[in-house]
Amino acid sequence: MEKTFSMIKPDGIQRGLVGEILQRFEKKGIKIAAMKFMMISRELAEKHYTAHKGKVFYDDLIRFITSSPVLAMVFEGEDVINIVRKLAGATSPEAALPGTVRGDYSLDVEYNLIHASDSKESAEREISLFFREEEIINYELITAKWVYPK
Ligand code: IDP
Repeated sequence: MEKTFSMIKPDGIQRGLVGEILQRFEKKGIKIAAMKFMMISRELAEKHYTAHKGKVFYDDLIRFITSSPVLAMVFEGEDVINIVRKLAGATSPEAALPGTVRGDYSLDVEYNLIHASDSKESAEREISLFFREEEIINYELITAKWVYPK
């Protein structure tokens, strides 16, 4: 089983889309391993988006992500890094397909509602930026045998 980091961004919280977004992951059968409703400090934002430092949209992105609360999450499941990326949808609004969170609810390349780690390395790095080890809950999900029959 793999873990990934995801986050409902400030626009998702402000637009009242938390339930709508979470329901997609729950219904898919993905396990929630951790969740934290929080404000992101400038320091944490800079660490999280370090790969984008120097890009034209960087300052705006830091301002956006620290402007209002977010819901930080760890999901667990088979191939969950790829699957959560797919359910989130492409970064730009014209590429984000219907059926994805971004394709269904976002019209902007920056205000795109959700973050999802893009690789195993990013997932590990991002999970440890947002959560202490004891905040990630190890438990058995009763539906697991119906979601993963083999
Ligand atoms: P991702 O979130 O789909 O993985 P990244 O390229 O890692 O996309 O970019 C991180 C975040 O930075 C995006 O989700 C979006 O909020 C913002 N962003 C990316 N590209 C642009 C842009 O061209 N203009 C403004 N914001 C952008």
